[in-house]
Amino acid sequence: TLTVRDKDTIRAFWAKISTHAPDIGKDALSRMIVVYPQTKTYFAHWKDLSPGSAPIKKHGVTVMGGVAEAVSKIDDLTAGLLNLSELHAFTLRVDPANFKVAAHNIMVVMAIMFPNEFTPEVHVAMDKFLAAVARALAEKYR
Ligand code: HNI
Repeated sequence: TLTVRDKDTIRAFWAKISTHAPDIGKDALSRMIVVYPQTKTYFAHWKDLSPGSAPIKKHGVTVMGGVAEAVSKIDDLTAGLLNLSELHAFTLRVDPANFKVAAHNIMVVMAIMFPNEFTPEVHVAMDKFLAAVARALAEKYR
C-alpha cells in the first residue's frame, strides 16, 4: 500500500516533471513496442509503429493523461480508474500482464530523463504507485 509519504513523494515528483509528460509517454511507448513486441498487436491498426511516430506520440499524450488522472485520484485508484479499467478489459481486451510492462517502461524513461530527481525514494514510490495503477486497471477483469 501507498503510504502518506509515498503519495507526497509522487505528487512532488509529478509536479516537477508533468510538463514533460508528452515526451515521457512518447519514449515509453516507443520503447515498450520495441522491447516487448507482443504489445504491438494492440496497435496493429496504426500506420506507423516505429519509435517516435505520429500515432505513438499522440497515444503517449493519452496514456500520460491517464497517469495524471491516477495521480489526482491517488487516494482511491480503484474507483478513480474504473472506467479506464472497463475500457481496457471489455473493449480493448488488453492482457493485464501488459500493465506491468507499461509501468516498467514509464519508469525507465523517467529515470533517463530525470536522473537527479529520480532518487531511490522516488523510484520506490513510483514503483508502488504504478503497480497500484496496474492493479486498478486490472480490477474489471474479474
Ligand atoms: Ni491504454 C487507450 C491509459 C496501458 C492499450 N489507454 C487508452 C486511453 C487511456 C489509456 C487514457 C484512452 C482512453 C479513451 O479513449 O477514453 N493505458 C493507459 C494507462 C496505462 C495503459 C494509464 C498504464 C499505465 N494500454 C496500456 C497497455 C496497452 C494499452 C499496456 C497494451 C499493450 N490503450 C491501449 C489501446 C488503446 C488505449 C490499444 C486504444 C488506442 C487507440 O488508438 O484506439
